[in-house]
Amino acid sequence: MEGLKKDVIRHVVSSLGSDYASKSAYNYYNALALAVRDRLIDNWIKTQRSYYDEKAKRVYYLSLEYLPGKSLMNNLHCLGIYETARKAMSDLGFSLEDLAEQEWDAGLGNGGLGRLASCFLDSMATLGIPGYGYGIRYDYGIFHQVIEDGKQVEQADNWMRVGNPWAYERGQHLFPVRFFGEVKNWTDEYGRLRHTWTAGDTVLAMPCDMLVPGWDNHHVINMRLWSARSDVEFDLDFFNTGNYLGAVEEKIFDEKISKVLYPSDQIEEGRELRLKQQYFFVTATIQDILRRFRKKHQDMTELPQSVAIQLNDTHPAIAIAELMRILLDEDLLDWEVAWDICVSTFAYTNHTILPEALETWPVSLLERMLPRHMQIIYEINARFLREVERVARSEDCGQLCHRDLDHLKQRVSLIQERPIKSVRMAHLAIIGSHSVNGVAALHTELLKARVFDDFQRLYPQKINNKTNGVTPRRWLWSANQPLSRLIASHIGTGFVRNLDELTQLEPLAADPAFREAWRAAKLENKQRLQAYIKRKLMRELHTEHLFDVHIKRIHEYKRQVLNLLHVVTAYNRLRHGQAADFTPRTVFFGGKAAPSYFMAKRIIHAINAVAATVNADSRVNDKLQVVYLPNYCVSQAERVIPATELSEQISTAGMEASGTGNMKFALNGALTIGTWDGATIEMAQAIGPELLFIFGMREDELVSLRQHGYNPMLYYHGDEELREALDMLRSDAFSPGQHGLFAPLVDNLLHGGDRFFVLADYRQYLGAQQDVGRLYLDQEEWTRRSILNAARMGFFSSDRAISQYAREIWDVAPMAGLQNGKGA
Ligand code: GLS
Repeated sequence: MEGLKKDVIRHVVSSLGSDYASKSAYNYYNALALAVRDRLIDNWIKTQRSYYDEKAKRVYYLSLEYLPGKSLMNNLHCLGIYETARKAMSDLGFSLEDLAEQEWDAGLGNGGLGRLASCFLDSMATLGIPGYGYGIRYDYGIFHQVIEDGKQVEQADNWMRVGNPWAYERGQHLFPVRFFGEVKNWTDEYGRLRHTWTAGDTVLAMPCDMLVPGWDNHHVINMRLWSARSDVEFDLDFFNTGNYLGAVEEKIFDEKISKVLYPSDQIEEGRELRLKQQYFFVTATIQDILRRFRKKHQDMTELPQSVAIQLNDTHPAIAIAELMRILLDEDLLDWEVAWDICVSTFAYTNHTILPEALETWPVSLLERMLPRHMQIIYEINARFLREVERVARSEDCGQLCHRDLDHLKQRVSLIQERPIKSVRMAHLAIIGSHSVNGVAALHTELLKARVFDDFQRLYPQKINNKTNGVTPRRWLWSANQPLSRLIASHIGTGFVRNLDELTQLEPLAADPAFREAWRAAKLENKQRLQAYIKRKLMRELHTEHLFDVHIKRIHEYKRQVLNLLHVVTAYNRLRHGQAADFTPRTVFFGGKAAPSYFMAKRIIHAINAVAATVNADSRVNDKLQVVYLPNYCVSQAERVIPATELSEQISTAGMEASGTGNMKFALNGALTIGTWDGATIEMAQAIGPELLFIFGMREDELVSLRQHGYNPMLYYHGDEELREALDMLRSDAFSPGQHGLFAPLVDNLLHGGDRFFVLADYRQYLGAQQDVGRLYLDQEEWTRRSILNAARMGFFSSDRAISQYAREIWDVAPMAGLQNGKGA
């Protein structure tokens, strides 16, 4: 401890240039972070060296998004120095919790997809898998959300303003990134046509490394994020011509590339700058991968034995064309050889079946920005369509029927003709990869049967499932110390590394003393949340209420509106004196809406309007409260999830690819009210469906309802409570003086076809909520179920998910000596 204290003081003085006697929390946080980073860097160097010495096969995880959140506490726990740090900082006059608050969340992602990437890096580090995360170091992460007059207002997330003590910026290792320009043809000595791309513009990519430690194993992996730097200062001519200001303007223009994260989750933006971001990050990453590979290899055909590249959604899919370009134009390989290398190296994860999320890029844009890549894509397509034709005409074409060949070719082509001629990035990713995986069993089945059914017939082995998982280090051990300590006192700490060990809790569910201790841990977390809400929102929570939580991005398919209709109905019953047996509850909502997503923003407004009415009504507010948590982010989730008793997972069946919040809640002992969707299905199967509150129509039932003609008006007319709730929303009951404010929401349900079947599931949802309320009154039974829920969550560790990727997709093994605990 004395050593850590000394290091902290030394950093306050020599790294931060401050007086250690002026006790600034900001300085002491930064100094502590630097002292922790010092303890990581040796292991990071040793880890990297061991990969090199052992010629380990490396895994590269390419993702446009990461959501690491805060690093301090997690890193202290991983290093096993949390207690030491707590005491050291207390000796220096600080509470560690307060210091940790100084850190800004690294919010370089929108939601589940980015957070999954961060959980996966944590698991690679813990399992000893030679992995690297690659992404973009956005200057501005996901916007900071404030709620003003009930509405979302976006503020810039200038997270870099105060520096980032965790990152190493490596300004000496810059990689060129080229755009535009033209392609020249030439003929090689064997008479083959060759191509050279001479680019118009060049930007530089600078690596910023963030260290990701494993759990208690000395293994530290790298998350390398690229930041755009202009090449203008290297272009002395430019300055010498006297156009100084022009040069500076160009510099600013270039550096725009990594300025800001696109703040939309599952809505494709189609903007030129976004494509630039994708290519910028992909080419820098591929150059870096090949640089490392070429240190030990000359023969490019060995690449798939040494390198596995996982594409996190289609966002980095242009990597396939980029690797082809390098192999063809720089290494001068033949097409077939290059293509085999590509397909064997890449694998693609699909994260959604929502059509509005499937990326396409206009051919005209690609032709201009990346002319050589567009040529390559055309060639991939031509060869692929010939192959389709061959398979379709072959004897064993199964269900493929060559009479339908033209239609089949149109459906699977990389190019879509309408509404404008564009490249389908998902098709490029499928064709250019040896593995395509979905992220939960149902999602993968839907990929095979609906979205990519033609590809499933063409490549029956390619599509596979890897159900998502979450890291128990952050989402149980670090976020929920009261519960973790209780668990550890009964079954030891092995569960942090091997989550299956939680099953040892099962017999304890029958022990009244253990149940009481379990409830005490939950209460402690609820009180902590209560104190936080008081500080931040100046609201007093009732900790004896059931804490019912719906936090995630705001999206119509996630059906926050269904929850809101339940709240309004509960409000009406209480007002009308029809709810004598109502179990008091506080309903929490939280989540960001894409700034351009009108309906999602209106939903936030409606939630806040209902909250204001309900909370101000003294007839009901001792029994029902509604809280909107502004600026939902990773660190807020870490506070809220441990305090949650009821987890809302109520998406339209078939639409939530997996969900990962659902896993975090159950792991922390919340019971789930949910639909038969995403990974919630597998959770119900692992836990026992009777221990969750499952309701609503299933995916196949919705398909048939849609086919037979779904008429939401029937539900409206047939259900008095539903009608009352909708009429109130449409009138100005919650928006005095602003008649019709929420009419678009209601009209969308009644006259817009209710695409997400809110009305169809309303009555069943109400029934399930009633079951919840009733069970909560029996605290012994509630707690028993809560314990069993957590005990059966072992499968949903990201360690299990990553082990499956490693074995079944990447063909990589953990580094020797790291599989079972500590490394050398
Ligand atoms: C998402 C899905 O919507 C989630 O269901 C899934 O859990 C997550 C990680 O696989 O990916 N897809 C997406 O574009 N954003 C997501 O959160």
